[in-house]
Amino acid sequence: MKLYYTPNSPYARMCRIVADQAGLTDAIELEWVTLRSKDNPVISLSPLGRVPVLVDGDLTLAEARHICAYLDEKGGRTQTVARYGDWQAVAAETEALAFLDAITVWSREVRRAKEDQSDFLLEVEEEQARRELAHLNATLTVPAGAPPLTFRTICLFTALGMMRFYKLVPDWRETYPAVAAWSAAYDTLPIVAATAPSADALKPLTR
Ligand SMILES: N[C@@H](CCC(=O)N[C@@H](CS)C(=O)NCC(=O)O)C(=O)O
Repeated sequence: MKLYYTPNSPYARMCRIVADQAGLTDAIELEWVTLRSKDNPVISLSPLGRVPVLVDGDLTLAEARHICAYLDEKGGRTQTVARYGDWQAVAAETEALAFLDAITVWSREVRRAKEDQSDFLLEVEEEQARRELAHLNATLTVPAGAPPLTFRTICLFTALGMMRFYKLVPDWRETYPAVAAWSAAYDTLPIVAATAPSADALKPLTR
């Protein structure tokens, strides 16, 4: 199997974490691509050229949630993605994914040249993110034992990782202490540390 990715893509990060949990790390070749470049090999597989994309034989699969579900099935030892039928879990997962989407849009905007940034968009994304952070702060509790790695929790700490990396909410630890405590429980996991966004992998945002 081959997973096309960029090191700082949160969606690809989720797939890499689930692959690790599923025991498939050695079965997956990772190919780091350059987004928005004509040479991006993903374009020939999927016209939008987005990552992550997983190729396994004649299957080309996009969308992190589908890839993670596929890896769960392929590895046969995890169930990170909620099953259709378990609608409460699907609903919780969807909210976490929407939070990640909001953080991703926001982080992409702050990477643009200052004069190109939209104040409107920055404001909307911050409002959305802070509403979710307040909700999480009121509901998350630090796991008693090993923190569970489900698609929802992976989404949440990945979104928080992006938020921290791009310094989107500088006061997040003080304003949302329960979120900070919850997130700290995940930071120590080796696969979480190994896949964290890095300044070395940051490329300029090109059109
Ligand atoms: N809904 C998609 C989102 C994937 C996505 O937005 N990927 C970004 C990287 S984080 C991308 O490839 N963007 C293309 C671009 O920036 O040109 C998923 O869940 O996989």
